[in-house]
Amino acid sequence: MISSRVREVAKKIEKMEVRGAGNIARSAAEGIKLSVEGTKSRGELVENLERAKKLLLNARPSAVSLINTVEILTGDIENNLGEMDFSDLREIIVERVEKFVEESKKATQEIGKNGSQLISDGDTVITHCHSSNFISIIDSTIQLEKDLGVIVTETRPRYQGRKTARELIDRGVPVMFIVDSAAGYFMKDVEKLIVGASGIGENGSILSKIGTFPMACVAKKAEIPVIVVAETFKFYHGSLTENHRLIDERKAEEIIDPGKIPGANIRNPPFDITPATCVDKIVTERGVISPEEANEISGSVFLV
Ligand code: RUB
Repeated sequence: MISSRVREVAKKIEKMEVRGAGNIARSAAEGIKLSVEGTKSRGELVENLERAKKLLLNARPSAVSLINTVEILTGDIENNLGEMDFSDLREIIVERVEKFVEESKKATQEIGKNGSQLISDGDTVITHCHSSNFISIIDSTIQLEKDLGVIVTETRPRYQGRKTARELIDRGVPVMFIVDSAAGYFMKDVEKLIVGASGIGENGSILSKIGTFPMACVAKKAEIPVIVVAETFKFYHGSLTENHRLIDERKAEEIIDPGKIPGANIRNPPFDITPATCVDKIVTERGVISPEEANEISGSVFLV
């Protein structure tokens, strides 16, 4: 029997109580751990794992970080670990989860350090949505005693920009808060666009919060560097293109009560794809790369 705590983890991801690709990955890892803890036979372990994987993957089908985490933690169980003693196998999975969680947090810190090197004293940057990796860059920039200001978009329909604004203000960073559609208007006032990502394709395209694509296009036109920040476990084994199946649609009610505009076809994709041509740099825990170099990272194994 799969623990109700695994269901709880999946529910939290599904209801977006856990948000942001990195947090989603760490929660999914904890779900994997919960599913094997307390198992008493190899059969029970494998069955629980299969159920947990299904529950977790269905909780947020568009989360590349979740897909990759499940693969990293359990992908080789049938092949490489097939012969292993049951209790050793259980121990290995638990150890992997703990290492993954620890290393993924370290990755965010490294991204902060790497990204802060790209910020000059006095810069104003614009960001979209909420990204722990972006906040980590801000923390490292503050430690380096460089001044910066941030323009934050509210990020419709779920308003993750409010969280970003609050966290920046808590750190004493000057914040200008704008509606998403004002991003183009204010692009002339910034030195850099920096955003988090849900996934990076091996073609260097970026799966990120809806609205990132138009912001990156405007930045490109204004010759503002477009910088994307992501851990290597978000690199997708394949190309990401605009019709990718990973972009599922969310409920219309997130945008408006459909009764207010009867007859309208309300669409609510949560992510869009920014092509590699609109991206200048990708900051990872291993260093700063160009989008063309993404294929060298895709397919590599994180940690284990
Ligand atoms: C959050 C979002 C974030 C990325 C990166 O969307 O798109 O920018 O996931 O976040 P949602 P992080 O709120 O829909 O999950 O850098 O924290 O992994």
